[in-house]
Amino acid sequence: MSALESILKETRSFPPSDDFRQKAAIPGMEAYNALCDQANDQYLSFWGDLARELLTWKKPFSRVLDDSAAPFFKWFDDGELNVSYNCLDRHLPENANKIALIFEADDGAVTRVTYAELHRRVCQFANGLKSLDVQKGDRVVIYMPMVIEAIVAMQACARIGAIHSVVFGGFSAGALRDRVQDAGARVVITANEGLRGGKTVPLKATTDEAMDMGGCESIEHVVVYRRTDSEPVKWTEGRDVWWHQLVDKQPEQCEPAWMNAEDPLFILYTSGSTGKPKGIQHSSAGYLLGAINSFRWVFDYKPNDVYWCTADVGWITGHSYICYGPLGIGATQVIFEGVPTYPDANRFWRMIEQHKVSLFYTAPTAIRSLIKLGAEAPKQFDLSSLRLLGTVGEPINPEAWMWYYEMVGGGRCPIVDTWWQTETGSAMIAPMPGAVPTKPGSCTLPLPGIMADIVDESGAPVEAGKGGFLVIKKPFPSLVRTIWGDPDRFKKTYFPEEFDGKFYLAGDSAHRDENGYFWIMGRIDDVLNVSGHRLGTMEIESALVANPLVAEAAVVGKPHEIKGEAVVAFVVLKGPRPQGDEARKVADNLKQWVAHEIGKIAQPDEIRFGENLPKTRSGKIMRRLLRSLARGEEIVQDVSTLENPQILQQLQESA
Ligand code: 6R9
Repeated sequence: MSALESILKETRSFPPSDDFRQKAAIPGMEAYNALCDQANDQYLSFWGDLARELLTWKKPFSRVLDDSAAPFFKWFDDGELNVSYNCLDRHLPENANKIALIFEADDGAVTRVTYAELHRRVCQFANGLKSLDVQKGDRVVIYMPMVIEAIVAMQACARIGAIHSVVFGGFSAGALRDRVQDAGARVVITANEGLRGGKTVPLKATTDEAMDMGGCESIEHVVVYRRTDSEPVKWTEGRDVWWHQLVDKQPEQCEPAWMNAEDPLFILYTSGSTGKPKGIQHSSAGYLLGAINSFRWVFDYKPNDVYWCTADVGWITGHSYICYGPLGIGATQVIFEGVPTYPDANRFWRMIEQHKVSLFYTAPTAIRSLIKLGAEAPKQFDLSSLRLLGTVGEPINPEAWMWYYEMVGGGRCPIVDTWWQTETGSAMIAPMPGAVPTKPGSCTLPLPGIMADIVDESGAPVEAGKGGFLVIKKPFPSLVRTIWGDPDRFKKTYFPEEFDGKFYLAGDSAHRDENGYFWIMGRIDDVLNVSGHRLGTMEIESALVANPLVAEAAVVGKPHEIKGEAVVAFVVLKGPRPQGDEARKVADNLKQWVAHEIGKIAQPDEIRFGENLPKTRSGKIMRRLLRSLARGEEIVQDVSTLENPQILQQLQESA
């Protein structure tokens, strides 16, 4: 049975245990419905009250929402606050000695950092950035491994009002250059090397490569954290600064910069339908409110929880559910430098046991790969500290869900399948774990205050069981404010005219079942979801055609057992179509080329060569056909409009 079929047939339902429900913040469906009603009836005061309750303001706001320039919404916009103050300082009077971070390094070494210590480190680094003349509103790119200092760097930017843009450490020099250039960043913060799975990642060397590519002229300084003791890195005098020298002798206090609620907190690049990644710009107050509020609701957070999210800070999950939500509420969390399979596939289970993790949040792709490596493995560990499990990034197939529920959660932990996006900033659709019964494969029901719906092309709601576009019908505080430097693209992409510019269009298709539960079906645009990472097909195509051998390329996705989706590239070379060993050799080279151009996550799984691509008479590439070919399906579509139907046969073989 295919993943889609099994989702369509899923009928199992798991209500929370009485014990879980009774202790929960939202204890039962009545409480959940009451909150939804409150949000429906009094939308603005619902959010206004939460903003007053959950955030500490320097200057209170007088207005909740300004929609006069819709879809450029402003929330709490005459209020002032500082995000790092909200994540650190305000916890100190009562919780200075509470552990904020339990850092487990790739090699297993554990470092614990209290809130007081984290505050001190953030202040010192913030002062260090100031000594480099980093000012409010300046952009700072963070290209770091998953270490404590990555969080210190983000929080330090927030403290002085600099806008950070974290670039995932697995991205290539070219991808880093593009992001630095688009953001016009003045500083890059990196490490000499990263460590993952026992291997080093040459972050500084890649940064140097990016700096030398042209386009990074805005960069004045590269701050380098020394993560490993290996050989000295190449050094550019005047530009490069060691982290430890920068913070040395800096005062341990740093007055936070008081920011307007709407001042940008960060930009995070994500893939869309075109070749150029979009700089998703988030606000300070609305974003933080979304992160904190959803964190406490979705994870039913309690002060003595030990929370662990396995994401990297290079993705939105690492922003909202490592750096901002948990710290904003004062939680204790594990952060992990390594990979789930090193030194062996028991790493997660061993860490849960060792750190007595109670809330665990990971991606379906990690779950699927661990099932494959040892379906019985969790049994060897004491996982009784767990009380809730979460997933994010892609749909989870019911089989993997059931395994997670039984093997990891011992049948007692609710699973929160959280649907959201870089653009939404915080979880949108996810079960309130003390209330909403879960169903394997469904992200269930929206959070109170989130007006999610599924509509057809005309914007009318579709009936239960029918697929349609997932939209959010009212703006909410943590929604993307704009695309950095491209407000037109923001408007066109997310508030299209088809819906009178009124609904936020998520870019996913979905359907609801008879209980109103949401089931996400996939993207409606040319975005692939490979191991929970968003990749634009156009981005990969641009990388391929940048290779001197390649004339033309088209990229599609096909289902993959572990990754969810795999990348298949159809390529036309400038020279003759290669065959046999030659084809395999060229394919390998092109795979490496893409890894070098974008990053290993974008590397095609499969490359097929043709003398041409299937095109309509007007020259449009027929991607539908390529998708069928990639999946090995019989072509049932009408091919009579094709300019060159004979090409299909050629493209059936992979290299
Ligand atoms: C948080 C994050 C967003 C896209 C989104 C959707 C897919 C995320 C999902 C899910 C089904 C879930 N997605 N969570 N699909 N169920 N629980 O992943 O952000 O990297 O921007 O990706 O991921 O397609 O549109 P981002």
